[in-house]
Amino acid sequence: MLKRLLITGAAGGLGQLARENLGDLAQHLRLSDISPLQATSPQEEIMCGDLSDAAFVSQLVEGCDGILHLGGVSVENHFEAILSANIIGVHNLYSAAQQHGQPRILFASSNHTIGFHSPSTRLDASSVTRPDSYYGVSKCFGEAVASLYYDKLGQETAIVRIGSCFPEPQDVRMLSTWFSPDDFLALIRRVFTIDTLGCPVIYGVSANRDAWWDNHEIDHLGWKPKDSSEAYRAQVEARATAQGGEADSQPQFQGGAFATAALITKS
Ligand code: NAI
Ligand code: 15L
Repeated sequence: MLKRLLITGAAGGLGQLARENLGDLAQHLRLSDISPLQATSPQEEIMCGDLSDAAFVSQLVEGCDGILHLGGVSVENHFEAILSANIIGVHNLYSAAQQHGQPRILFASSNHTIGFHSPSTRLDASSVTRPDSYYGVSKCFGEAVASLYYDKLGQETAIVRIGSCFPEPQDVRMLSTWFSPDDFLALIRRVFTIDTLGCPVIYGVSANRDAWWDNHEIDHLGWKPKDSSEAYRAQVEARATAQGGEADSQPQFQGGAFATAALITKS
């Protein structure tokens, strides 16, 4: 059991999921976000602040032996909005981890690191990145920092390229990209309990019939997704048809609308 698991982004969708379900993984949960949080049990410690503040992040990481790094800007924006949390913030986190005993990290990367690949292309952990947005670029930066800190310093990280982690797939694209909350929770548990982790790239995706990503390179971790988007196919396709679309229409790019939207520039 971990002594203290830090969860960044604890006020967000996945942060709340983790907070509510991972109490048995650590004696203490240290919850952090830029938004306010309230402790709901003696197990929870609250430390709110901005990931771009290096002194704050150093205090945040001190005393933790695991970090679930979910905090940051989670959708596309102009570069300046992405820069502080997702680039400076990630660097602060790795620098703090180095100061405080190298707690194992799960870095919430994204499918938008590879979003400009076509749905007809099957990807694995060795495929080249093709970010579809400034957001995707920032996640490529985070992956690169994780890799650098592993190769140079031995800092362990699970780089998880999350697909679409929501209670249910919301559209036809998500029949390929859906990552069930239960599968994500099982992966988090595995990452923080396995003896040796290294720095693997893991596609955060359920066992969907039409998945685009192949996780064969992480078989040794002993984690396999159990859920599948097939259970939702009929309702997703019916909704697509009702909205005037085609039930089986694939997006042009794996990243969907992130890839086809115009780049946002600061006005
Ligand atoms: P979310 O947007 O609900 O949560 C992110 C949290 O980070 C928010 O509560 C926000 O207040 C906090 N945050 C933003 N800037 C911050 C800063 N400067 N300092 C401290 N905290 C800050 O996002 P969600 O869906 O919970 O995702 C969690 C992580 O997983 C994100 O890093 C996201 O990029 C990644 N991810 C999520 C996917 C999904 O399907 N939900 C898919 C791919 C990646
Ligand atoms: C992400 O990276 C986002 O954080 C999430 O809100 C979804 O847009 C997800 O990707 C997706 O591609 O469905």
